[in-house]
Amino acid sequence: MTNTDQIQKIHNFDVLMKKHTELLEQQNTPAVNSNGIFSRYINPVVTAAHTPLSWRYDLNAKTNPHGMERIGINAAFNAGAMKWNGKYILAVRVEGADRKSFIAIAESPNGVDNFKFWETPCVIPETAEPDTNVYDMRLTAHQDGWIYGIFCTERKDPKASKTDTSSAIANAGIARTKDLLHWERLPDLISNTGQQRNVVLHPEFVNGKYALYTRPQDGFIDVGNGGGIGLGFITDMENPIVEDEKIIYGKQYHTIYELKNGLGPAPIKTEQGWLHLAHGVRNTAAGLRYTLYMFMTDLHDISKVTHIPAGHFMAPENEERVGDVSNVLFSNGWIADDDGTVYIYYASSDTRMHVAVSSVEKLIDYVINTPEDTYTSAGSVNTIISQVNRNRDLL
Ligand code: M1P
Repeated sequence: MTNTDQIQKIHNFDVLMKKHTELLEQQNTPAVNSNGIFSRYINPVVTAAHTPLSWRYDLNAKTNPHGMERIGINAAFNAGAMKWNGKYILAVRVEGADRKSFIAIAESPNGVDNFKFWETPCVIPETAEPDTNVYDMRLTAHQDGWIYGIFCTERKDPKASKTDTSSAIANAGIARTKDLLHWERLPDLISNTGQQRNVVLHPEFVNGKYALYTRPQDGFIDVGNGGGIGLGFITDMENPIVEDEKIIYGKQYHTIYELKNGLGPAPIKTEQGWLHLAHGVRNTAAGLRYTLYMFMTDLHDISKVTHIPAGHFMAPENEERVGDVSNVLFSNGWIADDDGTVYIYYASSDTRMHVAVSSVEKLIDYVINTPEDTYTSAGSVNTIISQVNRNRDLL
């Protein structure tokens, strides 16, 4: 008899496993109320409950006689995404009950359900200055042959006073891989600003350099004098100094990105230009509200924003509005499939992952033909009246 034969599984293992398998294998279907631009799917695609039982339970009845959960998982959200070996891959931000986030890969055969986590979370090597918390990885399959994972690395602010136990510094951590299993850590981003979050690598070289979308900010939460989506260039990813950083899409009064904004996933290349998905933040009496919006940049000059549909593309709805940080939609991953289908992976309220499905054709139409913001109520009324007038003969 081997050692393994003698080990008894916890008494509740079969029940736990049955429930877990049912959750993972639950089929997902599109919601009926599509706006013609995208269809949300009914079930969240990844939640804390999707994480493997072996991460959470000591399965040995001897050391866990009550069959208790030993390691709590709080949330699974803000996932990077890519198609890899025919599978739909999410690099999920998993947050433990201990408040630490880490990155873990979940894969699905069809992009809308059956997401299963790989056996263990990603081991991302550290730099000489250990990360306290890592999150929100953007995956970019770059022209240079590497897959880059750029994520936020957070550390305690060394300048914080003794009694200040919450001030932090955010920067972009950079790792690269060829197989999503083995990661090489590169130095953190070197930029001229106090803090960086929402940093995204453009998939192609621009004039022989790496192009990077940034989000410079003065404080950890407040962007201060910083803010806006920036574009900068890097000559050598092993010495990632940001050169010529310029804001290409700033925040603006009385918009959904009045307070701050940040790029979502790496842009999708189309014949008409680069499609971008971003988040915009505004303040309300109930706190910050995060919504998703889209824009397009010029195919040959990625610093030039060519189309800006007014308002949000997606905003939190129904259960999406509630979670650890309520009233938040955030996306850092989407997949454009070979047939033009686009899977938009978004998180709601810093708690769970969802998918909405559209197509490159529809997103181009949305970005090009949605009226732009006029920045006043009177302007919005005019925009509606123009459409009513054009519709009159059709009613
Ligand atoms: O809590 C909402 C989001 O807040 C931050 O985003 P931003 O830097 O744009 O404010 C991030 O911490 C993000 O992870 C989080 O979802």
